Amino acid sequence: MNLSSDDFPCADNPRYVGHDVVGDIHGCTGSLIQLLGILGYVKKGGVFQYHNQSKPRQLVFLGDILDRGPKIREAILILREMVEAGSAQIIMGNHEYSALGYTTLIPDSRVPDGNSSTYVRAHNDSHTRSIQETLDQFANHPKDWSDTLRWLYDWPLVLQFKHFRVAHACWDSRLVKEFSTRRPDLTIDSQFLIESGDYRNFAGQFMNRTTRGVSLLLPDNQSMTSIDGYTRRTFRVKFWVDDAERYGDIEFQPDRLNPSLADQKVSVKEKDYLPFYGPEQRPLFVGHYWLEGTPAPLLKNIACLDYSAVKNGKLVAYRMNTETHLLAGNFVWVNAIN
Ligand SMILES: [Mn+2]
Repeated sequence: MNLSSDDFPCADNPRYVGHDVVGDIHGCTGSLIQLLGILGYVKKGGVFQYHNQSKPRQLVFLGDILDRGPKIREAILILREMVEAGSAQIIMGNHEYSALGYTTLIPDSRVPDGNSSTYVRAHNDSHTRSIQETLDQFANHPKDWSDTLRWLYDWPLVLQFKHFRVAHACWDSRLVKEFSTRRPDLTIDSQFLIESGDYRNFAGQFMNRTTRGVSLLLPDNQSMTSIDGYTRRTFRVKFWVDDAERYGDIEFQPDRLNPSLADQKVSVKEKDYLPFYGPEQRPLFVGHYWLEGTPAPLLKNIACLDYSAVKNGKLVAYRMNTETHLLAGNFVWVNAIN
């Protein structure tokens, strides 16, 4: 990658005249193939490439290819061929980050009885449930699985292009800047992965915030049970609100806060903790948030492209050219056919 004017690695390859950014696939390979067709990508030499090779466009995938859906391995194989041929780039989502953590032992974590080694991501019921579909679908393809796990280390966590940026869930400028200094190719290695198991250090904060977004603790030890059955003691918030007054101004998740929580004031300490992506920054695309309804920008410079394909929603793309103000007419989608 080249350095752009602000010393940040630039992801543009001048060969491509524009980009098509695609949201969370989660094994919905049928929908992926349909969407690629609508966007004008056709198979050449076995690899999807833009049909007009005199004005080629490049795909950018926002991560969360793994888990949940019916054809996870097939999606990985298709994307890998595209990335290797240069017709696509891809960043890591929380499900890829989780897969690496789930399969990586913490060194020297073996206790004296010799049989309770610890993984970076603990093998508890909820973590196992989340990755089970992927493990099942790769069970008869162990080489594909080990190749995939190795390949995930090549996926950057964020990318900055001349006209836009991508991150799976959040772009926190301070953390991204430090990450690019420590890891100039914007990928992680196993050492960084292991460090990230501790949320108190930089690696943990960066990985968690970038791939899972920003959350606040519910007050007074309260918890919420989400639609998909997980109990949470935190709620997910917007990272583009400056000086938020109340929880209701920043909540950003399918399960709404109850009215008394929504009315609760954001504390000074919480305000300090929240990042802010300002309106003057270049357009940012994220996935991750299980949106529903008709795809549209969240703000003039932020769009989420995750419209819950794997829950029979939509698989969504945005046709990005050089605009600084995102356009509702540039969203393209298919109704998911799992
Ligand atoms: Mn996600």
